[in-house]
Amino acid sequence: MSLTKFLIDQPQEIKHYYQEHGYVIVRNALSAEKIDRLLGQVNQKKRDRLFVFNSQDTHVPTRPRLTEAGFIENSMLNPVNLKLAPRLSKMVERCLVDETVAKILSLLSGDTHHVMMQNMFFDKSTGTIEHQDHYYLDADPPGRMIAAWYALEDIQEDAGCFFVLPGSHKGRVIARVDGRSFSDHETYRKEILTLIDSTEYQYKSFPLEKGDVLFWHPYTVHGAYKNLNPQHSRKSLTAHFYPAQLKPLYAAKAPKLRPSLNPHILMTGSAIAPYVDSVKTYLRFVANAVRGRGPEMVMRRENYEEAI
Ligand SMILES: O=C(O)CCC(=O)C(=O)O
Ligand SMILES: [Fe+2]
Repeated sequence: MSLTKFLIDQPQEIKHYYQEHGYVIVRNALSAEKIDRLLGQVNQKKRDRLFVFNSQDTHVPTRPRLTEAGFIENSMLNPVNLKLAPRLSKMVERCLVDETVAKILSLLSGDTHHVMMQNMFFDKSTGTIEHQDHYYLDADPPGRMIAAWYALEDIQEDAGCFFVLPGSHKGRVIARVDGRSFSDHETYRKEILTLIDSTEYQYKSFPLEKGDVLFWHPYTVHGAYKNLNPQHSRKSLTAHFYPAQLKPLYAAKAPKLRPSLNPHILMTGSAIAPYVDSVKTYLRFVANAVRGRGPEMVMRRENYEEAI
């Protein structure tokens, strides 16, 4: 299956494709040098017994659990904040706020600066359930956030590809009932599946190449397939940005911002926030171990399969 990809010197085509389909792929956006240095750090940390990160797929602090092939089972939420692993967090940041990515964000939003509100790292697919990001986070006014998916290796079809439902950004949007909590998450998960069933939307899978970056709209339905081949990792980063002139949706007050390695991109949280976050993650890890607490707000499709 062929994928339509653009180069950075095709600005009008990129913008038009994004508006029409709710996503767009830019080829060779991220250099192999940046990616390889990041993956070198990941390789060191995955066998470090003291390394703890916030798991994105289960929403609890976790130590790396490796698969037989040596891939980290859980995805990381906000790896850029891992200040107790400073080299790793710096290499993550270099990739996330890359110059080409910043240029494309500006092209798509019309703003010169953006704020990165969330990021994730995947060594392996966690089989993310279908969703529109708008339920979890967006800009205010909504629909203006832009998300990016960075391929850190050539992604194989059976690795659990990221997918989108093209054109779904123009259809119905399901919102969070209570802007402050995720208490209706289970209802939401089912409503998205009902929405998909009631439309003609098609799933489009993305076996991207190393260095490709895919941008998508907060109303576009997307997710990821489960891994079907334990020998294939799915090394990738994702990040969510809003134009700096706007505010984040759902936030009670405007967040503190700090600079990043790219002057055109800011990050949410004060300069010390990621240090505090790292220490809190450790303390929560220990507390959960003592209390025997398990996963929360699980994003893995395998978790729901028996219920279907
Ligand atoms: O790559 C994935 O599995 C899902 C990522 C995602 O949904 C996101 O970053 O918003
Ligand atoms: Fe998402």
